[in-house]
Amino acid sequence: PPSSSTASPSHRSASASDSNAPKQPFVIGVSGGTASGKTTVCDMIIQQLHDHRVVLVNQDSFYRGLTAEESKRVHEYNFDHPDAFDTEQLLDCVQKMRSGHSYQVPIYDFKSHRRCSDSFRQVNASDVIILEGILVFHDQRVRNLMNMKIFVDTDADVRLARRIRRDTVERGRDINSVLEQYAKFVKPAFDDFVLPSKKYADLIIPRGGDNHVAIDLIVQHIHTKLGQHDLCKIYPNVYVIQSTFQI
Ligand code: UZR
Ligand code: MG
Repeated sequence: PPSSSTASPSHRSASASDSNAPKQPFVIGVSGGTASGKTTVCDMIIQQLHDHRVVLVNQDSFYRGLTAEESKRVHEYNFDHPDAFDTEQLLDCVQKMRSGHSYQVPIYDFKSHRRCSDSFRQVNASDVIILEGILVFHDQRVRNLMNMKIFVDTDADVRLARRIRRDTVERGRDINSVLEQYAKFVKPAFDDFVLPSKKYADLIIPRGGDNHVAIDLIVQHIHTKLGQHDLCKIYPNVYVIQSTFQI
């Protein structure tokens, strides 16, 4: 057979219908400003991909814990700056998961601004990995691991209104501190880091979770890609081998 020399035993076991076939997960990055509807978009994608194993990894999990000194002046801490995240660890996580491994994702507590030192969230190997966060397109190395990049583009006034509601209702903050933090850190960091990363997106979704047409199209595309992706990219010769060998 013409391509037998390229087939190692592990390659030969791969087939489009073989559930043991080596697969590389499909990695989707979802970015956008605070309260743009990123999580809603991710949840809707996950719901519609029910026949696949999908995991959501939030960049928030990779916030560095604040030191005692930083905690004393939490109002001066910029949670919207790229340096607030442990990007090396995020990169390690995406690299490992992309190679089909599970990962112990840290757990970050928004109240104490600390990491739980003794517990992790075990994220298992999956078909689709969704990486969500305000700055997931910031680092080129992380960006390069993504098969699809989505930017959720929601007007700033809508985002601020949602952010106020979320922080006061869900996080027990008072409105003045929310507005102060927004003006001092959230908006400038959006202009300096988040918005410039929009140019790396493959898709820009206006109106976030309200945009059902966009979400349907994205899900259709992922279905198509998952059908081809696992074999064509990793083992371009496999289909030839399959058609000439009886395994
Ligand atoms: P999303 N954030 C906090 O408010 N407290 C923390 O301990 C860690 C993060 C906020 C952060 C950012 N900033 O705007 C937001 N501030 O979480 C990102 N200020 O979350 O993408 O869900 O809006
Ligand atoms: Mg969110």
